[in-house]
Amino acid sequence: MATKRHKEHKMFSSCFLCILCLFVAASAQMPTVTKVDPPSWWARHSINPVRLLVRGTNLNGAKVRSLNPELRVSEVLVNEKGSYLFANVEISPSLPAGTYPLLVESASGSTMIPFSLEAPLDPRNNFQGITNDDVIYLIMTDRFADGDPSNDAPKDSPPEANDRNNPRSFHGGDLRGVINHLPYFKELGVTALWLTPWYDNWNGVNRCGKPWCPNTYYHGYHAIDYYAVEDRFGDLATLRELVQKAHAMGIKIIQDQVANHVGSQHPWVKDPPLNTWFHGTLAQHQLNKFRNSVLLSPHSNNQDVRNTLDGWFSDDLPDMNQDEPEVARYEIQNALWWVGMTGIDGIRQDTIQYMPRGFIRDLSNALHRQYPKLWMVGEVFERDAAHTAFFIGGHTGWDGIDTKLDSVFDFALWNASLLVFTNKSPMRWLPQQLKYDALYPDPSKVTVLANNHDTTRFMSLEGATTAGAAMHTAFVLSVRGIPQLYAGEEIAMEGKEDPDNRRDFPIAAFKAEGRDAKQQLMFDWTRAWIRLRHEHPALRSGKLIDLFSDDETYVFARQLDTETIIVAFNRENRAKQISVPVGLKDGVTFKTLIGPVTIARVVHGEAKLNLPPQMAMAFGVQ
Ligand SMILES: [Ca+2]
Ligand SMILES: [Ca+2]
Ligand SMILES: [Ca+2]
Repeated sequence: MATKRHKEHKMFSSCFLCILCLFVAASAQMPTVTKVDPPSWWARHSINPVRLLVRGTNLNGAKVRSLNPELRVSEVLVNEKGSYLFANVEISPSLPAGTYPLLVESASGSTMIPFSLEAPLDPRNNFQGITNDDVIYLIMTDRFADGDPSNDAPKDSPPEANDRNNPRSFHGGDLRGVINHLPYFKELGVTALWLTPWYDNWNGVNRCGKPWCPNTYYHGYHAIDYYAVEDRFGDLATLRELVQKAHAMGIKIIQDQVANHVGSQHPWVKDPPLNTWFHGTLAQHQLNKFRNSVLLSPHSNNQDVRNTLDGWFSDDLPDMNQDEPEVARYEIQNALWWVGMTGIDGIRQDTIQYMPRGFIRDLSNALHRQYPKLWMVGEVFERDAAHTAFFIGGHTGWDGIDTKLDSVFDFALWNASLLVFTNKSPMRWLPQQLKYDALYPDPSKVTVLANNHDTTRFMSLEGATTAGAAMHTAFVLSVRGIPQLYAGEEIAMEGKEDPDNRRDFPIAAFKAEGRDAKQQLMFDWTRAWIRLRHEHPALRSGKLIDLFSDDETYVFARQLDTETIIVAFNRENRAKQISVPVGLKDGVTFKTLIGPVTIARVVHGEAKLNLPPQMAMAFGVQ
């Protein structure tokens, strides 16, 4: 009996195990869903259907349908591994905001794709675009202000990732820190904040034997999720709060977007949605040789062009393939999703020239179609105006493409200004550079940077003086274009190459009582030129007219309707009187707006201006 019972028990056990095996085998084949991009969309959007990218397992042969008849699913595509599924979702215009999960079914089971419709933000207070009336201020979020210490050390981050003494570690700055200092920006007078990327980046630490290790992705340019906010910076709710509060104070927000590449820790790198998702793989890819001129020249060979467009920016920045329509569609929707979700006013597009010009055009068109005033500036980091002008929209290049890009950074003029105000080039170099405005369909649309987080700070350049920094700032704020300052330059911060140029903003300097004399001097000076710009439409959008230049002096006018503002730079170590042709009636007087008070009168069509040593001045017609 004992033996029989034992046998029965054995039989029962093996049967049970069999059933269990079958169950496990079946459940192993069950489809699962772990992520959906985008997680939400809008009814009556210019993109309809929206195309979802769903990550999961066992998606082979899956069918997708909506439980609500007002969402229609079509064009389902599953990758070979069954780990990604693409699907179009057409949204009925009458469908209200809410959650609308989709059903995924395969022969072995079913699961849900979470999806929802958002209520659109009010276009009257959002998506405002950037114009010549704005002054942009660049903030590297991690290095600006820590408003929430509770997010400084996420659980999955090793201690050396969070080290304020390591210039390549996270320092704790976050979105709350930016919100807390909105009054500071108001006091300074800037009207738009450009924040370095807020996509979620890897929390870990890169270790290597090289001097730049350990390092982290505190700067945000190595996204691991295009649809998530960096957990150290805050969350989507905090981001929306920032945009809302900034807008309420008359300050716009610009997102730094990076469509060219993602971080090497992105889940796509081990398991790409399609074989054509990236240019190559982590193991096998071209490195960008940065022969950027091949992008401008109509005579380049295809191999060089493909290297510059498809080559990885570095071995840990997998290059997205925008020639694959699924990638282009994904990235265009992603750009629109952030705008729609947060209400931002502009986009700074990183390393834009390394993406096909046809894609830049399609992205610009899609943004403008949904948000007519939305503005995008492209980073084309070239000191050659012919090159940057090729990428701005408003004209058709030799390739038949108008990128429709609203703005590019004027690296050529930035470079000239640094050389001039550190006494390396004669002052006449400025009008010499500005003559290439002939290449731009509308030169007033360029963005004139004072510096950025990739460049040496002015005060750390060889030959830099406070007077030179002040003239450089005045030039950026008075020349044509949209000015862009970099946080810390207004208090004469120092910093050489990356990451030294990304030092923490000194907390004390947020308040006047905490600033030393040099910091206060530069702050007051910067604020005065910003204020002058706000007070005089001619300085914001007037025609620029060269009046005088020599080795040490440059004088130009900004003229709009009946208003004329004269801006004069004298970098020489002595006072100077110069006569400039102003094209105004004799007897008209000029009054000092910034600088020592003098009055200049027009005689025989010319005005005699008294210029103090090493200073920028502004005069207005009385
Ligand atoms: Ca923090
Ligand atoms: Ca993170
Ligand atoms: Ca590329």
